[in-house]
Amino acid sequence: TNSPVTVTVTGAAGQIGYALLFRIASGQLLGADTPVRLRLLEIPAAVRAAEGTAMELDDAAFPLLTGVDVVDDAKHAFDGVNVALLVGARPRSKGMERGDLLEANGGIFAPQGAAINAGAADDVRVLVVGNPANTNALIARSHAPDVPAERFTAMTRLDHNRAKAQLARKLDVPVADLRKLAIWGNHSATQYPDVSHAEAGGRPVPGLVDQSWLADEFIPRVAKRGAEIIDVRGASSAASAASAAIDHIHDWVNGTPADDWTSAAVASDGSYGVPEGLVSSFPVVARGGRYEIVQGLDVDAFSRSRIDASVAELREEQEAVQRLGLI
Ligand code: NAX
Repeated sequence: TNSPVTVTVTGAAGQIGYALLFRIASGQLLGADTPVRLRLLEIPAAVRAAEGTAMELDDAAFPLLTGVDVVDDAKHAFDGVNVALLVGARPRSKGMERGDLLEANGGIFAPQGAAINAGAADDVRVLVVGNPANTNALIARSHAPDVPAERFTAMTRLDHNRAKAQLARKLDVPVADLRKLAIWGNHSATQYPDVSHAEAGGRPVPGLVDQSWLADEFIPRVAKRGAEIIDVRGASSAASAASAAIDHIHDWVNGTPADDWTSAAVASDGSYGVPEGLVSSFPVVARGGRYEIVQGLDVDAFSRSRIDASVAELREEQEAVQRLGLI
């Protein structure tokens, strides 16, 4: 058995938190040999609800769970943290402009980044789930100058998994037969779910689907799946988002399969013309505990224009938070 790992979940009383915490505590995040200490960060008004969740975590008697703390200050929450799951964010309310949304989230992610900088363990890994996830990760990272930039990531794994599910259904194959899908750009409606390198049971996917299905059905369906879930379920995606967060951290720590890759929003190194430093989604592999951008892929004209459009949106968000003094 390994020594306990400290995992901090923000927004712990929210609906994703509720689905996520039990999977972490059961060992699905880091494996059956790794005990976990949980820190639940909430705003004061939701601390009591988080304490209720902590009581339920006790009641599940998870053998790997060595402790649960509920806190309302970031400094406390991130002291010694190894894995930080930043789920809590300020949702867009009626009449709120994008600038207001970015500013409100800057007020959350700047101090959390600073607290991670001050107190996190040397091996800290940060996943931002709370929206706008890519730019929130950029804000947090810019307040953590002592933490390597590669440790700040944002979640597009849910989009990746959604794309896989849609493609599996279309081709009538098991999801396990699919390899090398990719999500590029922002976790927003501009994202580009890309099957141009994908394989189904070893066969190239582009030969199996037509371009009009890709452009008119697949891409918009994946990009707008969040809204579709809200419409049908009456609430936003929660367990699927938690599941994707588990996948993202699990693969980051344990590696991706040799013949496949996944998708994550990571600090760009300038690959594929994405400006260096932007937190943008790429096809990535995980090796030796690091996410690395898959290099050398051909990008056709269709893919190029889709990637550029989503990256342009990320640049606008970056410029907006720069103007607000948040980065
Ligand atoms: P909920 O509203 O159920 O929960 C959010 C929780 O965060 C609340 O309990 C709130 O009190 C808490 N919170 C707010 N500010 C906080 C702060 N400063 N510190 C600590 N906690 C704070 O939302 P939920 O459905 O759980 O979604 C959480 C976030 O995930 C949202 O921003 C949502 O947009 C985002 N999503 C991101 C996805 C992705 O793929 N990247 C997909 C799912 C989800 O939509």
